[in-house]
Amino acid sequence: MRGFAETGRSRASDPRVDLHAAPGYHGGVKNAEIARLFGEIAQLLEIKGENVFRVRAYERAVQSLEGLAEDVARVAARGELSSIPGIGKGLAAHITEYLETGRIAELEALRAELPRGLLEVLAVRGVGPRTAKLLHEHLGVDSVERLEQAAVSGDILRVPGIRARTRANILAGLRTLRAGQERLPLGLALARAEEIVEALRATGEVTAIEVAGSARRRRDTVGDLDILVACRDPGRVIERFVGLPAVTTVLARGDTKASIECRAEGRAAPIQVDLRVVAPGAYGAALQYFTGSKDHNVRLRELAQKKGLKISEYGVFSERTGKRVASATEAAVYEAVGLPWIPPELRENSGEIEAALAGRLPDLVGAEHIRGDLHAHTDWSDGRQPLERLVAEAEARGYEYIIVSDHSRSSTVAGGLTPEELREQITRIRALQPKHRIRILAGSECDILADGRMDFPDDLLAELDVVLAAVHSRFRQPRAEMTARIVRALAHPCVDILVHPTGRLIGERDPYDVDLDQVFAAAREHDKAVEINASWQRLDLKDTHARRAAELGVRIAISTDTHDLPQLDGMALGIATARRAWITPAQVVNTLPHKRLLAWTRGHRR
Ligand code: DGT
Ligand code: CA
Ligand code: CA
Repeated sequence: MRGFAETGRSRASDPRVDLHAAPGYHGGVKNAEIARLFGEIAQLLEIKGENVFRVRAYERAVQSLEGLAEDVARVAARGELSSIPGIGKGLAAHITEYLETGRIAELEALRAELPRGLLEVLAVRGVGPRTAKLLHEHLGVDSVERLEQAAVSGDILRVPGIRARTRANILAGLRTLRAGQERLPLGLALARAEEIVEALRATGEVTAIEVAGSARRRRDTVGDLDILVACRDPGRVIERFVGLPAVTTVLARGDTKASIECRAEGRAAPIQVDLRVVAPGAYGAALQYFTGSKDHNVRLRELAQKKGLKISEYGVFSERTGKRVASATEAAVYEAVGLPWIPPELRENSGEIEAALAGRLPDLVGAEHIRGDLHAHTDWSDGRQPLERLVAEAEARGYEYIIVSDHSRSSTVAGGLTPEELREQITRIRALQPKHRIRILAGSECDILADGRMDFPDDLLAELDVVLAAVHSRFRQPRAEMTARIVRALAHPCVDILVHPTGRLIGERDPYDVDLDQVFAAAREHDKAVEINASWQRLDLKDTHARRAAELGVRIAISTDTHDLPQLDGMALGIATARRAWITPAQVVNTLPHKRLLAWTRGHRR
């Protein structure tokens, strides 16, 4: 699997800004780095109670750098930094200083002046610089721990200007932060796992190697990584493993197993990786065992017992004779207990054993069924690549169709299109079509306004091939309002797909409060689809919700929400999530041939 490493974890400097506007999607690496440092300066200045105009100047510079298409180092080389909007003399000097020395003296002075922990406090969603300043002044809050104490005990409410609502938001932010630290998003975990697998393969000792555990089952977050190797000389593999450059701590090291902690990109806390080395003849049994889940394995052991068999990480054995009856392959292990091989994504003891016994395992959707991507952005809004490049890349991947679905006007931070711009884009798309085999679908990721109306007029939406509807604002509406808002959008005759239906960002933002059963009922009634958004930050709908939707007969779209071409690879994570949801090709709209897909969307508009 390719491409997980290419999307760096990036966090918008302003928590209200949608993730896609975050650094990393635009311009060079330096642009994002400097934008982040300027953002930090702005926050520290604000905590210090500095002049608001100075603070704003840094904030404007952050936006400007994030939106800059060219590498800032190149602009500096030409001596044209001051031509960048929002970059005056002083800020230009900071940029030059950073490019030359790797530091910004003003920032280091600020960091020395304020307690370090205050920055961690700012990383808690719900705490802005103003709140941090108040908490610091009144309660001496200078760390996440102190913040938690004050929030849990209610002391925080004694601070002027902090109300119950703020406290609730801070408590939620703390929970999200902690959850994000405990488990790593699958996309990042797989990227790290791939690197380790490649390094171990390069020893030349390995006859088989695979990531096991929750990562193989493609759970949306991973507690630790489990890597399984078959080889004849474990010593060299283990030596290589504990010596990997990313290792921070060797937790354990034995003859056939080892555990390390290593850095995970985009996260302060390290991730644990467990390695197991087995003989090639026992690989299947070990892979089955270490893939889990634990609950799935418990059920398997019960089935084995009923047949007079014992199952362990070493194989399936006869209770009576002690003889090993299966171990080389997973299929052999399952066969020995009377089951067909079960796809790893289903191994959660959530009905798969019963289905396997009854011969009713679903024929899961796979990459080979997907005919196109139904959610992708271009530089007309906040995507990185021009329309033409998106289309060419999708065609090169062998897709039958690709949608162009830029943001609508209300998503200002994401560069949403005005109706005039969208009309112009549609014209461009139609003009581009004759040059391509791939079908280019004109679409929009159109905002659902707070009251459930759509962000574009009906006649314009009617011109599009496919309309995606999305919530990008007012995330904190009460449940009934949010539900009614989305249900109203689904009833709109031009809307085809509800995208990222719960708005969650894994480890960063909770889903909004919405009654999904009502949403699914509306989608079913109007024959609309709900999306499994494959971007690793989202995976939204998540597995259990997607399974519920599909069971209720709602159509599913699996799409990448690509903002940068390598993100087209994200489809694999979306498919994995769909597989965890027991979804078959027939339930997925982007397995439909182009004509049938359009017949479906046109059917809504009649
Ligand atoms: P995680 O790491 O929390 O995301 O979840 P897993 O599933 O990767 O769990 P982990 O790393 O503790 O263990 C890896 C696999 O090893 C697990 O899925 C099943 C197997 N395993 C671990 N402990 C036990 C156990 O006590 N009994 C059985 N049957 N299997 C176990
Ligand atoms: Ca694990
Ligand atoms: Ca483990």
